[in-house]
Amino acid sequence: MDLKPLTEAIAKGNRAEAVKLTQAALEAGLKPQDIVDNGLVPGMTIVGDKFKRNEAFVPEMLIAARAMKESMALLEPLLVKAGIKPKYTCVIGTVQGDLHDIGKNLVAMMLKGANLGVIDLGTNVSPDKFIEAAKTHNADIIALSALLTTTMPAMKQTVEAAREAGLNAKVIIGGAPVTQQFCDEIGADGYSPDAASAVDLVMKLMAA
Ligand code: B1M
Repeated sequence: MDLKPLTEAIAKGNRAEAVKLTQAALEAGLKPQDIVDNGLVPGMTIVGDKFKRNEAFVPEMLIAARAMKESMALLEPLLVKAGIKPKYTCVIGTVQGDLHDIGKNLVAMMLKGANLGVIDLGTNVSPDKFIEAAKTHNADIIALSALLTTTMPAMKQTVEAAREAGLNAKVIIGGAPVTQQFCDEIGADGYSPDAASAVDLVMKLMAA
C-alpha cells in the first residue's frame, strides 16, 4: 500500500483522513513501525521543513501534530505489544523559574513526530528534576527551553548538574533569548533556533 496519501494527510493536518488511512494500512498488513517511519514521520518532516522556511506557522504545526497523535493512538498499543520502543528518549522541560511553554510544547511535538520517546516535565523544572528524570528514563537527550533572560542561568546550572551526575545524555537548549554563543559559553551540546531544527540537531547528535 502506498503511504504517500497518509503522509499528505498528516502534513495537511487532516485528522479524519490520517486515521482512516492508518487503519487501512493496518488492514493491508503493513507493520505498525513501517507506518510510523514511512507514513507519519515524513508528514511531520514536511511541516517542519515548511516551518523552517517560514511557509508554515505554529497553527499548521499544531494541526499536523494533532493528526499524528490520533494516528499514533491506533499504532501505539500495537508497538507496545510488539515490544517496539522509540530508538531515542528525550526529557524536555522549561527551566526553573520559567512558565513559558508554547515553544517547548512545539519542540516536544516535533520530536514525537520524529518518533522519539518524549517525557515532558512541564515548566519551572529544577536542575535536580531534569537529572532525576534523565536517570529514570535513561534519556539520550535532555532538552531545555527558556524564554526569559533571567532564567537562562538555570540552563547553565542544569548543564553543570548533568555533567556532575556523569550522564551520557546530550543537553540541548533553545528559546527566544538563547543563542549559539550562549550554548558554547555554558558547554551545552547543541542549540537550535526553532522546533523543526531541534529534530535535525537531535538526529545529528545521535548519529555522532
Ligand atoms: Co512572557 N515574556 N512573561 N508570557 N511572553 C516574553 C518571553 C517577553 C519577550 C515579552 C516582552 O517583554 N516583550 C518577556 C521576556 C523578556 C526577557 O526576558 N528578555 C516576557 C516576560 C517579561 C514575562 C513575565 C516576566 C511578565 C510579567 O509577569 N511581568 C512573565 C514571566 C512568567 C514566568 O515565566 N515566570 C511572563 C508570562 C507570560 C504568560 C504566562 C502571560 C505567557 C506564557 C504562556 C505560556 O507559555 N503558556 C507569555 C507569553 C505568551 C509571552 C510571549 C508573548 C510569547 C512567547 C511564545 O509563546 N512565543 C513573549 C513575547 C514574544 O515572544 N513575542 C513573552 C511563541 C513560541 C512558539 O515561540 O517560545 O520562542 P518560542 O519558541 C520557539 C523557539 O524559541 C524555539 O522553538 C519554538 C518554535 O519554533 N524553542 C526551542 C523554544 N524552546 C526551545 C528548545 C529547544 C529548541 C528550540 O531545544 C531544547
